[in-house]
Amino acid sequence: AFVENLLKHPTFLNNEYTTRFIDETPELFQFKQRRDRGTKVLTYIADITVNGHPETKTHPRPAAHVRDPRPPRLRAEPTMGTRNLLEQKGPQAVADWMGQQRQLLVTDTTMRDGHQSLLATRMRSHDMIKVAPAYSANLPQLFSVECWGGATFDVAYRFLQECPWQRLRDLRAAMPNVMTQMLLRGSNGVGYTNYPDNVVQEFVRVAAGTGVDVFRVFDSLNWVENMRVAMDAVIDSGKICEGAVCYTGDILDPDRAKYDLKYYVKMGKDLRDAGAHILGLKDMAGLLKPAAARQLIRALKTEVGLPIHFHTHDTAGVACATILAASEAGVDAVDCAMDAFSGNTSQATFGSVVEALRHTDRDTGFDIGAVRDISNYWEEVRGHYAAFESGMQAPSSEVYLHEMPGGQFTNLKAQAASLGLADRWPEVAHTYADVNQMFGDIVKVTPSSKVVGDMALMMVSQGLTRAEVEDPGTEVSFPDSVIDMMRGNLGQPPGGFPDGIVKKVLKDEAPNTERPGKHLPPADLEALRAEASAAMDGKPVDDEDLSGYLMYPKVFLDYMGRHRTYGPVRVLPTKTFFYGMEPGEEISAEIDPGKTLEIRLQAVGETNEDGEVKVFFELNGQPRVIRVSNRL
Ligand code: BTN
Ligand code: 3PY
Ligand code: ZN
Repeated sequence: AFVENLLKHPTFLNNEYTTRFIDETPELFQFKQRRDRGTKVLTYIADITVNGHPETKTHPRPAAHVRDPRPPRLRAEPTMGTRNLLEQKGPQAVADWMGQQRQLLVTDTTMRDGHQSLLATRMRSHDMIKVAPAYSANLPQLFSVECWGGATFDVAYRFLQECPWQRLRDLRAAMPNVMTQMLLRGSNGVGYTNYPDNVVQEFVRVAAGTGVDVFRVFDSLNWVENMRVAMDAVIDSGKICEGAVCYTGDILDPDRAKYDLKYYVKMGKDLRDAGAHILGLKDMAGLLKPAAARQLIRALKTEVGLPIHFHTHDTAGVACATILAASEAGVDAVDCAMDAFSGNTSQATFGSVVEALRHTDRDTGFDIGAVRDISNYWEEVRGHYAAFESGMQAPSSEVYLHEMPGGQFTNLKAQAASLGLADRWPEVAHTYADVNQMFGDIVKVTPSSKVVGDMALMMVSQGLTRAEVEDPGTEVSFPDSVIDMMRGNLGQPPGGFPDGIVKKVLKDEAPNTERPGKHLPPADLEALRAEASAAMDGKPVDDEDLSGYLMYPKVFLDYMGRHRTYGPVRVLPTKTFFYGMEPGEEISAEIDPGKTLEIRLQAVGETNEDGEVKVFFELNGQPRVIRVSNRL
């Protein structure tokens, strides 16, 4: 293995090596370490057992009765689903088929927006992959499973120490008959900033290849110009392009005339003309009211002519009512989360929508027993993530005031609390609404929602009112994200940003009002691949890793560095990942298909004078001692 490593090493291949090369190149000796993933995983368990996990140790623990989630039995052999149609006949055939269905089609969002909205996106692949065969066998009539994109990409690398691409590949393999769906932030990819066009194109190409079937593409200011690159890339990949209109305001309210019925119909037509196969209606905050849904869906159906896929949030507690109204008005597909991951800032309740439509002309046809089985599994899973619960106890009509997207609401509340503003939340909510008006009444969804949130927190913590911020005579130091948005780096909202606020933020600097990607030079992908590789001692960088690096260079490299130390910790049960093990406890972890690590924690020693602890394991029956430093 050493000689093999040596012969493959780029320095060796380039004939640049000296005799010191071997001494100076420790990765040549990694063959041993590399093979020993067991030791790495034990090191992780030992570290967490001794020191606790940085994200959970000061948070509520799972209840004592929470047990290992057990996936439901498979009720039948998987039958043909939407994915088979896509594979056989292509994206337009799926769109045509959608339009011909009488039953309301349903997407399950549990594995993406459900946990993004309720558990700060912390659900691990392990808990998803175990239940995926049950989706395939027991719910083959799903329109799609939303399981990728949005915040999940970043969080997987950054906090869960796992590769998002591997998650996608595994889910794709376990559900071969059902379409996977992702949320793509247009030119912002799965990040918070505009990327060069070729980065977005490359990301879409790789995601389509690894396993995304439906791309819901949106822009955080509803600027269709800024969606074209991503939409074209999806269309070129042969997958389904769901171009999404983000819903804000209230079409029933004459005082919010900026976003009226005409506005949405026009944007729907623009997306159709840009090549969307399906029109997404993305109500990220849950603002669409039932009566408004009736009007809006009817208008979009008749005037745009594309099948419509409706996404909403249950923050105010009326998502199910709005879905039923949309269903009556002829919407083709809707998003729901499995019961145990539904409600509040998440989606409407899957089983409730299924039952509400039972014996009507839009009966979804799902076996409610199969839905319950899967939801029961998710309930057990959720119990393990007690540390990430937001504490939101009830629906909140306050969302009609601030219009925060589902994923942001609880997050901003926690952020406000960490700044000592917990008891001033109503003020934060009001200020958020004021900032929205000050910015010209914009769509608020990642990343524009973050900008509004940053500004609101800054104003409340510094005691600034909207009038003071707008007053040319008051000196205000704006958050970087606000400066960036006013420069035009997220693109333009309808009608542009108000001149007054742009001048106040940018002073004499002129904003760019053209598409940000137009001015970003293309990324030199091969140079960046080499750069990433060099940062990892010459480790080869495949297209998936490169796309991870392009989105999040530092997050990706930090992840890879931890991977080198701790190995494939994604295979550990969630309880072990977040809490380590108890003496006497045994777990098994499938490290490769058919290759299982049987791990028993025997004992944890005392901390010696160097601050080290010996942790005693049995690994597949062999004793192993791991030393870790006690950092407590
Ligand atoms: C994280 O980075 O917060 C999550 C991944 C786990 C990193 C491991 S946990 C054990 C060790 N201690 C730390 O603080 N980070 C690593
Ligand atoms: C995201 O961009 O992550 C969203 O969920 C927007 O609603
Ligand atoms: Zn959402």
